[in-house]
Amino acid sequence: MKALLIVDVQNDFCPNGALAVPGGDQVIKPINNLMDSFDCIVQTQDWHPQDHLSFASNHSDKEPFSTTEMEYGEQVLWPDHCVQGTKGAEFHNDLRTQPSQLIVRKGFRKHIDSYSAFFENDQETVTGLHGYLQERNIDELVVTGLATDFCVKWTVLDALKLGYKVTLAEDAVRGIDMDGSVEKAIKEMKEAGVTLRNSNEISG
Ligand code: VGL
Ligand code: ZN
Repeated sequence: MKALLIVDVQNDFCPNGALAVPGGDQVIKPINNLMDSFDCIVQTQDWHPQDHLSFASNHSDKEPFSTTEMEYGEQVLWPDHCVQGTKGAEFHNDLRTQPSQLIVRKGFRKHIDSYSAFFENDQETVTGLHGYLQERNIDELVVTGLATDFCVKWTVLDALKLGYKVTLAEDAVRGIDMDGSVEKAIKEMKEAGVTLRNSNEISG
């Protein structure tokens, strides 16, 4: 059984958002179309408290897009984004959300960022998504959304490690792209075993 996974299509990752992904809103049309052909649809929602330690503003003398050492390793520091309960954390208005059956929120623990839909950045704290998908007999995932080089990449790599067959809908993802990070992310995902397809070649 296949599921459609829609990663972080939230206002803050779309044009004019706090951490805007170039062309981020262009993923919406292909995602909305894909929804019609899937029985199992899951969305993720980046969902940070205002004092989250992935925000540069919560460190003294740190600029957004610099890095710091966290307990679990290197962490990029971001502009404040997807703060719980704000407009920026809401899904983009044009994204269909009614067909979604589960919304997984992530990044709500102050001390741990969470890019992947499965594991937080310490690589051990689980979100619960794997259990949900197992109970629904899902063994194949089509991954879409934002951002290719962060949350999408880590979601795809974890899904492959967990044994899912994973397809990336290449026209339904966009990246932040820091120093070639999108190209690097695509390479890493391919090496790990992802299949790249245009969304109009994907069926549920
Ligand atoms: C994301 C950076 C920080 C993402 C989330 O959705 O890719 N990137 N938080
Ligand atoms: Zn975030």
